[in-house]
This record gives sequence, structure tokens and C-alpha cells, in this order.
Amino acid sequence: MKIFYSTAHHQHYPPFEVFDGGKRVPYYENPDRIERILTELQKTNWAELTAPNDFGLDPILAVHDQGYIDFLAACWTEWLASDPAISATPEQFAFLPATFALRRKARPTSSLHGRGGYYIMDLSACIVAGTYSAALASANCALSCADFIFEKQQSAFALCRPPGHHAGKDYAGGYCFINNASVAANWLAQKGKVAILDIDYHAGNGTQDIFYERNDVLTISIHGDPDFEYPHYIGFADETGAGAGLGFHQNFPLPKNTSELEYLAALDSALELIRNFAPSHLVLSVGMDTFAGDPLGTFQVSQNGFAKIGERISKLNLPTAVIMEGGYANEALGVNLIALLENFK
Ligand code: OKP
Ligand code: ZN
Repeated sequence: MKIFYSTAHHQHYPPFEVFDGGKRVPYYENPDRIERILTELQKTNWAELTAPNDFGLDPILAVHDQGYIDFLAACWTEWLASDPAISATPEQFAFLPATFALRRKARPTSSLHGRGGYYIMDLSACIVAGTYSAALASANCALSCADFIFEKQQSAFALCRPPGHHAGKDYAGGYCFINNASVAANWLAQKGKVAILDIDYHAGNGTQDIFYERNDVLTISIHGDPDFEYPHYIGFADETGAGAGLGFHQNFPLPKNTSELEYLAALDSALELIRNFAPSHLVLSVGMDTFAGDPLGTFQVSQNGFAKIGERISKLNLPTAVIMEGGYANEALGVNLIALLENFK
């Protein structure tokens, strides 16, 4: 199986994130996640690592706002230049605004923090020197994967980092900067109907927002109920699309501590919706944080559960672009992912 992977992700490793209550903690979404996955993939006889091609900015700007991408590109350089104390020890810093826009009246004002609070939705999307180039490389992995599955009509995996599903058209959040799965799906949508199934533990708010008014891309997310879980304000069952997109989005919010059996039942309902939509391609946003041992999740999916999830999704028999999202039980990430991925060989 083709695995699109770029070493550029190493350039993005913020020194901390800020948890609820203001606590500074080591950055959960760390390069070790990907190293662990690579180690496991290299033990198989089917993982074919390939560097991504560079597609330029056009397919990214087909999904994201120009001002937002300009902000990502300029942020770190401007932040360094803004204070000698930062440029003296840049490795101790991450760019993080402390004031966020409520979008009702907000506009992206010209100062760096004015743009930061506008284009970033929370304190986990820290920007450092290599964030933008890592995010571009990550998007190129997803695009290369999309291009491959269209050309070959077989499934492939994009080992994306940073992840993407919380990033909207013009905002970063939840460790995400460019919505890799959405960029890939939008690319594939030129060729035919696409379904995006998001099985990360957290609601795929960015993906939901991006395709909310479109009927050529069906978006489905199965996740912790936003009534208790991040991203808190989106991902409810009654959000089903708008305008031409009405009926083309579905959320499956599940309770805290959802068991594997309950999870699989929700998955079956999601798969039924995809079958009825009859897409040409599937984009699968894969987060491994539904795992019972994940530090950021509450669901009870086991390693064997990931094998079942992969098997059921693969039975759709669609060329599938599997796109890496979250998953923070680093020691188990590789084996869990492979249990799922094996079904798409
Ligand atoms: C990214 B992905 C903890 C704050 C939440 C952000 C989590 C982002 C998850 N109370 N931190 O979907 O795995
Ligand atoms: Zn997640």
C-alpha cells in the first residue's frame, strides 16, 4: 500500500499547549506519534513509503481563505520580529493569541494578535517556525494520496501531521492548520461524488463547516458528544447541512465512555448513509483517539475493534484516501492503525 509521508512534520513541534484552566502541558500532538507509526509500518511487508508531490497553493486556496493562508505563512516571522526576547530563545515560544474573535462582528484586524485571535479558535493550534511548511507538506501528502486513489482506483494512506479536521476555511484549531482531508476531498470532487467519513474521537468541525452547503461531498463524523467534549460548539445530531447541502452532513455524537459495540453500531448507520449516497471515492479521516487507552478520549475501542472498523469500512468497496488525524496513546498508535489499515491493502 502506498503511504504518503514527509519528514517536514518534524519542523512543527510547539514547546507546549495550554489546557482548560490555563495549565501549560507538553504538546500532545508530537512528532513521536508519527515515528511510532512508521516503526510499525516498517515491520509490515506491504507499506510503500512515498514522498508527496508539490501541488502548489491552488488546491489549498480552493478550500481555504487567502487571508488565512497568508496569516499562517507570515505568523512566525512576524512573531519573532515583534520582540527581541522571543528571537533570543525562539524554541521556548509558540505563537498563541490570548484574545479570540466571536465572528458575529469580528474582522481580521491588521495586528499580528488581531489576526491570531481571528484565525485561531483555541490554545492548541500553536504556531512555530516550521508550522506552515509542515502543514503544506501534510496537505501535499493528502493531495498525493487523493491523486493516487483516483488514478489507480485503489486505496492509499496519507500519514499527515499536523492533522487537519478541525481547521475550517479560515481558521486553525485543535492541532490543525490546513484541512488535509477536505483539500483531498475537494480535489476528488472534481471527478465525482465524494464521501468523507471522520472517525477521529473529536468532531470534525472544520470539515463540517467547509462542505456544509455542498451536496457533492457527503460529510459524516462519529465522535464524543460536543455537549461534553471538544470542540464543544459543533458536531450535534441536528446539524445536517444547509442550502443545497441540506441532508448532506450527519453527526453521530456518542456519550462518554462509549463501548466498542455501541461504536460499531453507530459506524454501521454511517456506512448505510454512505452506501445510499453512492460516492465514487471515500476520504477517511482516521483518528486513533477512540482507543480505550487514549489520554484525550473516553471511548472503549480496542485494537481488535480497529480491525473491525477497518473491515466494515473497506466493505464499502470504494477507493479510499485514508488520512491521518489524531491519536495520542503513542505506544499503541502504530499497532492500532495497522489493524485498521490492513483492510485497505
Ligand atoms: C485534535 B484531534 C483539552 C483541550 C482540548 C484540543 C484537542 C484537539 C484534538 N481539555 N485540546 O481531533 O485529535
Ligand atoms: Zn481527535
